[in-house]
Amino acid sequence: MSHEHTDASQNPAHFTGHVRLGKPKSAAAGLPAVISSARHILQEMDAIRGMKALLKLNQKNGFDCPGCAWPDPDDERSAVAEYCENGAKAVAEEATSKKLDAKFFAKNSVADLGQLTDYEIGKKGRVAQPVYLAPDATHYRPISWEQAFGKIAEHLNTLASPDEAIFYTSGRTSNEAAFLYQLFVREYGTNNLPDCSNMCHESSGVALSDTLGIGKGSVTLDDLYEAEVIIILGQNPGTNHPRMLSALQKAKKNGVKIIAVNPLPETGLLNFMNPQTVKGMLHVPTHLTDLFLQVKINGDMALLQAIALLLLREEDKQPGTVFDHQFIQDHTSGAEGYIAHLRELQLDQLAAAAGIPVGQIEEAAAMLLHKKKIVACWAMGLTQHKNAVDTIKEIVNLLLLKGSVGKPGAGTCPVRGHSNVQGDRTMGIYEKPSPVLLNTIEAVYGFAPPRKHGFDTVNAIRAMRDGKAKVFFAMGGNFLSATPDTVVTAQALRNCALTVHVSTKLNRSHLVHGREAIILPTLGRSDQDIQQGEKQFVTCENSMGVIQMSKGNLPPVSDQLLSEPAIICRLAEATLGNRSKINWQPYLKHYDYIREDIEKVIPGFTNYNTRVRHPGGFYLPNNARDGKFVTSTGKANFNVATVIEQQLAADEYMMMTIRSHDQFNTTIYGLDDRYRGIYQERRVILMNAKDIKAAGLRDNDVVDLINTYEGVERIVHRFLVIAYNIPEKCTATYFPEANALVPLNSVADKSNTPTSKLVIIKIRKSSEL
Ligand SMILES: Nc1nc2c(c(=O)[nH]1)N[C@H]1C(S)=C(S)[C@@H](COP(=O)(O)OP(=O)(O)OC[C@H]3O[C@@H](n4cnc5c(=O)[nH]c(N)nc54)[C@H](O)[C@@H]3O)O[C@H]1N2
Ligand SMILES: Nc1nc2c(c(=O)[nH]1)N[C@H]1C(S)=C(S)[C@@H](COP(=O)(O)OP(=O)(O)OC[C@H]3O[C@@H](n4cnc5c(=O)[nH]c(N)nc54)[C@H](O)[C@@H]3O)O[C@H]1N2
Ligand SMILES: [Mo]
Repeated sequence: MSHEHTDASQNPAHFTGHVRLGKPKSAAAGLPAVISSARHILQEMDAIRGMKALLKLNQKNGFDCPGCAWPDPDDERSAVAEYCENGAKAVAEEATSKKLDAKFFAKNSVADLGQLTDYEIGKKGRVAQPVYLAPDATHYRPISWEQAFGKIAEHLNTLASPDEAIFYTSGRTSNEAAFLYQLFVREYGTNNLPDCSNMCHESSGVALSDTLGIGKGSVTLDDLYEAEVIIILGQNPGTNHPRMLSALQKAKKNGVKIIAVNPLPETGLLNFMNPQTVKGMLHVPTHLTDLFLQVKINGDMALLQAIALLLLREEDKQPGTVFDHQFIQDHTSGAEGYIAHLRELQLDQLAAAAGIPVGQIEEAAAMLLHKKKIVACWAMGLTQHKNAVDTIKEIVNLLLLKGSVGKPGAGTCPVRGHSNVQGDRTMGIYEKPSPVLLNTIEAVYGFAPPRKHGFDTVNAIRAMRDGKAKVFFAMGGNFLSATPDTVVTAQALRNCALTVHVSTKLNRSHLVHGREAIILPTLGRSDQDIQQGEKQFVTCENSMGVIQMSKGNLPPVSDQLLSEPAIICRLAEATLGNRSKINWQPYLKHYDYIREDIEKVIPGFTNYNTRVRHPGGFYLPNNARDGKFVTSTGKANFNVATVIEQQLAADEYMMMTIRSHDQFNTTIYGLDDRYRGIYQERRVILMNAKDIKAAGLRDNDVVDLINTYEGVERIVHRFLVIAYNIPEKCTATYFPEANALVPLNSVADKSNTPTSKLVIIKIRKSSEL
């Protein structure tokens, strides 16, 4: 075993060089998933604590899974287990009974901790009390909450301008905490509120707002059950949204046809054994995908245009049978321009750009030809590309031609990542707030919020790098490892005077820090939250716009943890003092007071406290779902975009960075990627066998990966070459190991999302073995 190491900013990876390969699995879940969940839970806590947690997971009186944002069924929830293998892993990770106390931090220096892998860091346990790293100190040491807030306030109050502070949010933060956070930050005086959404579904938000007038998806679970065709693009639900497979299975029973578009034949997309049914446990798989289109990386726009072109040809042959003219006429704008554009396209060119044989595109078009109820689902495979916004608008074009938005069984389904990432945005966590939100805040609270737009994630990194921002405050997340260009981000964080993290677990962002650093330990989803002797609950919004309560039931691992809302209130009081027009005290006493104020400021929350107490919660209004399109034209907008093919030199490849089955973003649960048949090693690069040969490489060769965007050399060392079923010239590595290769300046047009799914790389045999 060797230990690559230069700098704490990158996972040193205990590179074994001996990956174990199995056959990729033919079906997802089943008994192996149940065994895997149990193993993860028991490694972290005793069985009683584990059962206590799992029995409340996603129940109507329980807590919202800290994993993904896939919705819970509105009715019939399985009484014992409305969760999945990866939800259980997320709970195991958070509800662990291991903790990091004063002794731990006294024993382990920051430099020592930096030598651990992300996997090892995660296994250490929950941060158990606030800790502080003094200038030039080698170890974090305990600090009281009072002192911690005092230090942060002092920094914030001595900056030349509030715009020199950055307030990041990760998507687990509850509605209540998110609302208070943006309120505090705006009263303090800045809109510097970047969030993980900037790296995630920002492209979907931009594309859907422009075209349909709402930055969220339009469908509900019932729409999936009623759909005739579901298209799933750039998403790996078997790993990242496993409960979506149950929904697809139900849709399948109702006769839906599924088209999957992905460079990889992802296991969960193909077949599914529902572990919550007898059949599933007996390993009787449901066949999910009817047509698998193995697209080239970023070939989606070409594919979607090719499908639209074929539909147009059929419509021309038998006018009125394919397109929904009534819908197009009544509810859309720009159809003529779009159709004129389609007529100029060449099918074979589009097919080549997509990397899909014309025959298969014809099959896809035939499946859609006479169907009127189509749902399109997508995730990071579409959003993290230079032309992501236009590709997503191309999905909308297709749905609009078919009249497939704003009616049952049809619509858009951008499948969200973090469990409350959508809610955080609803609450105003946004660097570009709408004037309406700011006006309402001003009217309700009587202070003038800043109007200037703030930094998003990429611009926040630039500002810190260039010395324009000096305090970095994170409400959750792991900024260093989640962001692009790791070396640049590390330098940016190190440039800061102070970095602060509100965190449940230790991560690499605590180890690559400003001149001073503070970790504020907080309650997680599964923890009991008691204020003034009364148990509190928080609320979250899932991927389909349902607001539900979440109430943790486990005793916290330490009595020194504060809830996120409490941390914000006390920080606001410490920082703003008498300057504040807000009385933060009631919020600290009972979260109903926070919800009362949310109701005053954010549309759609009428009778919040009453309605959220109904089992299952309530749906937020959604204009696209209702067939109303509040856009610049007052109608749903078609969009015309041109496919641009990636040019590659002979020794260049496209690389996408993806998640393994054993991780939640930067949290590494284990070293296996079971469905893909890759075990015990994360530093791997999946390549087409022909490319391996043509490059003079062999399976299991150890290589370095290099990107030279804008003439800067970015390099990651020692990845194992693995032959895999992936289109030629396409390669895949895991996030976050390959993040150092993602150029900070390579971003999606209009959404500024890093292009994590298309990085141009060269591959070179490793010299330093
Ligand atoms: N267990 C678990 N659950 C999670 C997460 C996790 O890390 N672990 N993360 C959460 C978060 S924050 C998010 S955003 C979601 C992420 O959920 P996904 O978007 O499913 O996650 P990725 O692994 O990034 O997968 C992207 C998929 O897109 C495919 N792909 C890549 N490039 C392209 C392309 O150009 N075209 C097409 N058509 N496909 C492409 C990849 O092969 C892969 O199957 O999951 C959430 N849920
Ligand atoms: N190359 C590449 N980069 C990517 C992506 C990719 O596909 N490829 N995906 C992007 C996407 S989609 C996303 S969403 C981002 C994710 O970016 P982030 O949201 O910043 O990262 P996470 O890994 O989800 O954050 C994990 C940390 O959150 C903290 N935490 C967990 N639960 C809680 C809680 O309840 N409260 C608080 N305060 N803290 C908590 C823990 O300390 C944990 O270490 O990464 C992005 N980066
Ligand atoms: Mo995400």
